[in-house]
Amino acid sequence: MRGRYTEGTKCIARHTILRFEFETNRYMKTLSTLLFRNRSYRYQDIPQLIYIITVLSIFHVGYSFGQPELFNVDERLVEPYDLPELLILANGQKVQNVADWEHIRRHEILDIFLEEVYGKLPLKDLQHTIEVVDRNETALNNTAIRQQWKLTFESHGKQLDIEVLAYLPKSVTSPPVFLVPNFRGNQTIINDPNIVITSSWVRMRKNSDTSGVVDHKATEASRGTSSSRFPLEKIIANGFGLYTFYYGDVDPDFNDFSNGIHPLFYEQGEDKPKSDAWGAISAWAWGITKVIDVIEYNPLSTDSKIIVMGHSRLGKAALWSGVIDDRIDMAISNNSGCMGAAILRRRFGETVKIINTRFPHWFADNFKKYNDNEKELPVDQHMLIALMAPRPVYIASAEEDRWADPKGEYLAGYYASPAYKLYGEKGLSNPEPPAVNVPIHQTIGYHMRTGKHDVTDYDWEQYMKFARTHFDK
Ligand code: GTR
Repeated sequence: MRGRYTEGTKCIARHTILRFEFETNRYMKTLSTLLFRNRSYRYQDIPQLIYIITVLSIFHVGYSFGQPELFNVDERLVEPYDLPELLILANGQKVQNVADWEHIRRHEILDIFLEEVYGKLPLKDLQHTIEVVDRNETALNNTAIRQQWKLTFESHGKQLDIEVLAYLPKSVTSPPVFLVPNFRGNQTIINDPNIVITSSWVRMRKNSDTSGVVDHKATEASRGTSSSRFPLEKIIANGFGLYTFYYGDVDPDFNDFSNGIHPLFYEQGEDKPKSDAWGAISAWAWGITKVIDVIEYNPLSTDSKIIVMGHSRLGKAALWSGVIDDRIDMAISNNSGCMGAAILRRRFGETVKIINTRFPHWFADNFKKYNDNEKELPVDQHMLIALMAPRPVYIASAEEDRWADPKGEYLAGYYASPAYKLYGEKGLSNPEPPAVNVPIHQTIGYHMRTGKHDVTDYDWEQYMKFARTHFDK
């Protein structure tokens, strides 16, 4: 205990020194740029110099204190932590078998994620209609059938439409399908003039937006701009289908609960979700489950295996959807990071406080209690992964994506493995992540590829191989 305490104190001390160094460097850089760029001074300039230095120092100290805590991306600075026990019941007894897990422990854990983290989804269902908007039998050089569907929900005098786009290989009956929500509209996944351009609000990139979005509306120029993340020809050639929808159709990604799906469920007098009710990530996961209704409704995929894959914030939603909907046969998290696959107690890269501050609408309001207070949360992300058991789950990291904590993403799979073991399934057995570009394909899959936060062909190759291994058994 004492050793651990001393280690923890050392870590905090190192962190503080690191922060001090960082702040001093930044201060010195600004100062030298201000004072010495293209300038020489004389004796009588001293008062002016003192004035500049004083103003800058006051400004800098104020600015530094106003900043959120610096995040840590140094493995040596990860403080020791205790994870909540996966297989100990709330009453202190041990989970002995699948029945204990399925009937007791799984519910205990799920309830905490629902109430304290992502927020409870509405219990009642909404009436909806599914309409075919387009069908083309000769898509992708006659290898695929392209279909577009419109899902419409109505309630409280409000309407919400989700546009769904599907490509299914012509050569396979009931192909396994990937369901992948997209970030900027269905028209971005391939340059095809027949695809409906989303009319929903679209997020703009911070700097110059080159992806064809003007004033938060997608234009013709946005067609195909995300195609590198959707290698459609390869997906079809490998005998898989693809379903996609724009996540902003379900809930536009900004802190406003008067739009998207939430208002369709408000009770009398409500204008935002209750403190234990769904934030945007639960809403996107709900959207995923509604698109599964379309997959099942479509005779071409009624009997298909369903693989949900999401990148980044949509990786968080993909994992969560796999937990709440057991029609999902496999869930894939691509670089999902904080509140996706990464162990939150490591506080490596993005932390609970940072994510709640930058994205106050993503989680239940209750989750804000855990800002800088992770140890009080009765769950961690290995438990989220475990809730998928015994269905296959894949966690993918990128070496340079330190913000998402690749090691923490691996460890969630590792610490979830005892739940898989209850079913005789193999998870991740080594406490250390594998080398870069050396995938592990057990019932839990993992890889850390070279490169940045993105979805690449390498990722897709692993996902298709992983799906084949499990579905061709
Ligand atoms: C980042 C956020 C991450 C991740 C990412 C994304 O700004 O901090 O949690 O979700 O966005 O979705 O692109």
